[in-house]
Amino acid sequence: MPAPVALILPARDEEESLGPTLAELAGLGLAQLIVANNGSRDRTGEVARAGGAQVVEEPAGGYGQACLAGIAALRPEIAIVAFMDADGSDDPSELPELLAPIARGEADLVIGSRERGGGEPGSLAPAQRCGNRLATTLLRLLFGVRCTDLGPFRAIRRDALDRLGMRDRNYGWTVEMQVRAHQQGLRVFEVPARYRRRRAGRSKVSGSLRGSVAAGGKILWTIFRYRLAGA
Ligand SMILES: Nc1nc2c(ncn2[C@@H]2O[C@H](COP(=O)(O)OP(=O)(O)OP(=O)(O)O)[C@@H](O)[C@H]2O)c(=O)[nH]1
Ligand SMILES: [Mg+2]
Repeated sequence: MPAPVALILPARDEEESLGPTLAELAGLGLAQLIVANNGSRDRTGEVARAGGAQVVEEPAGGYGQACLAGIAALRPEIAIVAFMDADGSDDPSELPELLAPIARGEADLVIGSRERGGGEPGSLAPAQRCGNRLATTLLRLLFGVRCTDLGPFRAIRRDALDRLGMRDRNYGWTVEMQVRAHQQGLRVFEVPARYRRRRAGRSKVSGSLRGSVAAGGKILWTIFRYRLAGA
């Protein structure tokens, strides 16, 4: 593991999935393991602490909000920051492959592509797949960005992350990172990532119509907003 790496897991009501996910992460040599506990009403915080993670409490909801809270808690020596969902969908054993292009000095941002990796059946809902295709096509047509996914499993150099100035507080987080990375000329890589079904617990996004529409709408709005701003 290229040192020192921090991993941030945004988590909202993930008490069932988080323990096994943290157990899978043990032994990977992470310098800092942060669970951004996003207003959970279950035992997510206790499970995180028991699993050896540093818990950052963020009462305000929103995926991006949780990521920002995690970033604010990074120790100064951290050189690479990785993000992974807390529901067991991303495979921790793939973390070394995600980090490798950065460790080799070839990339600034690496995104685990669920399209390239193929996933467990049902791990990506049809609406999620269509939304992803639409969003990545728009990124290509409007910005010339070539990518196949907006997946949450990603790693970025700390200095690049600091310069990006991430602001989105919910579902626009991942696409904002990709657009800003393009604007700033970062070297962006994709690696295949196997995606799994969430281990347990309730889906907050893709499992419901409301969540899917909210996420899809915010992602598209973010793309158009950046385009209109003359990116
Ligand atoms: N939606 C949402 N997710 C959050 C929030 N804060 C943290 N998260 C975490 O972000 C990750 C993604 O949310 P999920 O509910 O898994 O969304 P999804 O992957 O589209 O849907 P699933 O099919 O359930 O896996 C999980 O680890 C959540 O616990 C929040 O405010 N809203
Ligand atoms: Mg999930």
